[in-house]
Amino acid sequence: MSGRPPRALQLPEGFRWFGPGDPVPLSHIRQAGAHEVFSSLHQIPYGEVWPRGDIRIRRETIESAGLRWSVVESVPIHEDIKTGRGDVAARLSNYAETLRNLAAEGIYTVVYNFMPVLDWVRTETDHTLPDGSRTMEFNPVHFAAFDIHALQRPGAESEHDPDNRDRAAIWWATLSESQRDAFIRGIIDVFPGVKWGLTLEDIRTLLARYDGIDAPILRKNLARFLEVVVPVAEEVGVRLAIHPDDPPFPVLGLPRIVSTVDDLASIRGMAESPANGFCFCTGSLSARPDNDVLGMLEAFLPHVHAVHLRNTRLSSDGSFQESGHLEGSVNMPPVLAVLLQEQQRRLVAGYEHWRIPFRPDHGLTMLDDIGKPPGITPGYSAIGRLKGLAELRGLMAGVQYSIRHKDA
Ligand code: DNO
Repeated sequence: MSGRPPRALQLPEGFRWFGPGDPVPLSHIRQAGAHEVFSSLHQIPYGEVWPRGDIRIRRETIESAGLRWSVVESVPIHEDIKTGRGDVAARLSNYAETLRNLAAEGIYTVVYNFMPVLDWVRTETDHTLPDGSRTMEFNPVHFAAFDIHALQRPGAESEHDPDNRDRAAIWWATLSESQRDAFIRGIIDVFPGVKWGLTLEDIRTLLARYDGIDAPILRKNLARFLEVVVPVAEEVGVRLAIHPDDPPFPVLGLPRIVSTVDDLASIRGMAESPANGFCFCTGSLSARPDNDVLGMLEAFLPHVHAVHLRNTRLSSDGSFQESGHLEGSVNMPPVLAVLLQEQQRRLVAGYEHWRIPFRPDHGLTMLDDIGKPPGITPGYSAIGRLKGLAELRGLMAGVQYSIRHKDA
C-alpha cells in the first residue's frame, strides 16, 4: 500500500427496519445482503426524549440478528420546532438529549427532515407497471383533486395549473366513495413506520398551524434548531443528516426548504460544521427536473453522512414514478463512483467518520409481495428492496473494480 491510498472501499449496505412490528424481519434483511440497519423508535411520540434504555433494547435486538444499527432514520422533528410556536425550547432540549442518549449507545448518524405537516407525498402507492410489478406515483392532476376537492383547502384552486385543475375536476367525478377514501388514505398515511389514522380534518388543523409561515420563516426555524443541536452533536460525535423534501417542491401551500441546490447551500451555511450534514436521497432530489443530482452530490459531498439510492422516471406532464434502482433519470454508476471515492478520501485523510452507509430506498412491489396483507409501509416490501440492493451491490463491485484498475 506504500504511497497508495487503500483500495476503494465498500459503502456499508443498509436496509430500513421499522422495528419489531415490521412484517419484514431482521433475518430476511440479513439474507438480503445488508449488514446495517436504518431504524427508528416509532413508538416514542414526536418531541419526547428517547430514553437510553429503549435505544439499547433496539440496538441489542438488531445486533442479536447479526446486524448493526448504524443510522437512526429518523428522530422526527416536532411541529412546534418547525412552526416556531408552542414549547420550542423544551422540544429542542429533548432533541439534544436524544442525541446524547444515542451517542451513549454508539449510534452516531441521525436522519431527520424538515417537511411541514406531511412526510413524502404520492398520489398512488400501487400503480401497476407493464410487467405487473407495482410502484408509487405522483400525478399533479390527482394531487390537485386531493387539494381542491377532498381537502377543499381555501385558496387551493389558484395554486394549481388551470389545465390540471380542470382535469382534476373531471377525474374526481369518476371516483366512487370508496375509491375516494382509498385515494385520500394513500396521501395522508405517509408517515413511515406509523399509522396515525389521520383524517382530513386533522390535516386541516395541522395546516392551520402554518398560517403565516413562509419559506424564510421555516428557514429561520431550521436555523434555530441547528443552532441548538449542532453543538451538542459535535460534542458527542453525532452527524445530523437532513433528508430532502419528497417531492422537492411546495405542496398544499406549505413551504419546502430542502429541495434545490440553493436550499442545501443555505442549510450548510446555517451551521458550519461537519455535524450539520445531509442524507442524500437521489430519488427525492431527482423528482425535480432542474436538479442535477450528481452535481449536487459532488457539491455537498463532505457533508453527506447517509445515502438513499433510488430512482424516478419523470413525465412531461409533471408526474413521476418510482422506477427500478438502476433505471430512471439518476445515472447510478457515477453516483456510486463519487461516493466510493469520497469514502476513500475520508479514510486516507484520517477522518474518523469516514463511512457513508447507504440503503436501497423503497422498492417495487413484486412477485409474492403483491397482495400481501396490509401492514407494510408502501415502498418497503422485502423483494423489491432486495432486488434494488442486489443491483446496487453488483454495480458497486463493478465500480470498485474499475476504480482499482485505474489506480493500478
Ligand atoms: C421515505 C423516506 C422518508 C424519510 C424521512 C426522513 O420512504 O425516505 O420518509 O425517512 O423523510 O426523515
